[in-house]
Amino acid sequence: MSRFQFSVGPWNVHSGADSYGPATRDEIPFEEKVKKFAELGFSAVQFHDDDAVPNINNLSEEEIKAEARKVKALLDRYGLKAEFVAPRLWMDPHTIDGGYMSSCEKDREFAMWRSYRSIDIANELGCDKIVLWLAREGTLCAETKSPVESTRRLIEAIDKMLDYDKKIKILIEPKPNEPIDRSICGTIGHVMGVSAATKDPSRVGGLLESAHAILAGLDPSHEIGFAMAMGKLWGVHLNDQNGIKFDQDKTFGVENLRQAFNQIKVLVENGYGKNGEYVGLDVKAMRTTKTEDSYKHLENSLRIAKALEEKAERFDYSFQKKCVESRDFEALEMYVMDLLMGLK
Ligand code: 3MF
Ligand code: MG
Ligand code: MG
Repeated sequence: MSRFQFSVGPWNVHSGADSYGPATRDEIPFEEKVKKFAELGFSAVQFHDDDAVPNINNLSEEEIKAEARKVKALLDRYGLKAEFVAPRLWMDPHTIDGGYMSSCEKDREFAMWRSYRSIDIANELGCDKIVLWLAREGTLCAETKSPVESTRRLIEAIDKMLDYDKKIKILIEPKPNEPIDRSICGTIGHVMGVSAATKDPSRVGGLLESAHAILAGLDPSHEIGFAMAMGKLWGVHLNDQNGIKFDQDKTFGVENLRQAFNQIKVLVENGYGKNGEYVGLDVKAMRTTKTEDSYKHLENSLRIAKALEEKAERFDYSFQKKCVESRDFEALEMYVMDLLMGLK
């Protein structure tokens, strides 16, 4: 039995194609995904605003809330909670050059409108978290924006969300690049800085995605640890990434098993989940995966996370202490390798 409660977003199960190839896998209806998530043992579902309310731009505020209530009823039917709602600003033509940091005032207003609607949807779904993946909040051409003004615009936008709803928590999900070239808020350290600059830092924290840390050339377990030391790790997106190249969202642990182990270990050691936080997955199927295997990467990620949790529990802290005191790091490293290879 895992100590963790796991969550997943509907976008983790997706029709397949890359930019250069033919389509593989069919689109699966939303309710079928939700049913399967419950069967696989997930406790909660993560949402983009338009996962919950498709066609959001063309509905009134009341219509949006009514649609969200239908989704809540569906989740209840399968015994699942909602973890968070994230405004999907990056897919909209209004926010092609950023939302909160766009150079166009109308587009900034649109980004706020979608953020307020995301908060409304979260309230209807019974969750208190908004996730801001700041996908296009940066530059493709560096001279288009002032990094100072852009950072201030982000803080201002978050302040407005905090004013709009006095209970909502804002989780920034940092990523250093992709789809833009240079982000303004690329790592958990940036997130902590932005949090401190808002009008209510106690309601602004972070969600760390393994692959995003790897893309920044950082160790995800240290990013997790840094946020936990500040009491501000309120979500994770476990996945994996083979080096600094295109965004891969691989099955958790398949590329960097030792780093994956250390992510689970730091979560276990510091009581992640005790305040109701979920261990979220953000994984994609391989481009070659067939329709009948549409959930395999989720099953495999859960299996690996749970196996690593069991290894973290067995971690021999007295041996570690001995090695550290005698500065025998070679022995400690080999012990970790043996543990991961199943020899300990
Ligand atoms: C991109 C991501 C996103 C976010 C999601 C929720 C599509 O690299 O990680 O997944 O996690 O939009 O914030
Ligand atoms: Mg990602
Ligand atoms: Mg993510």
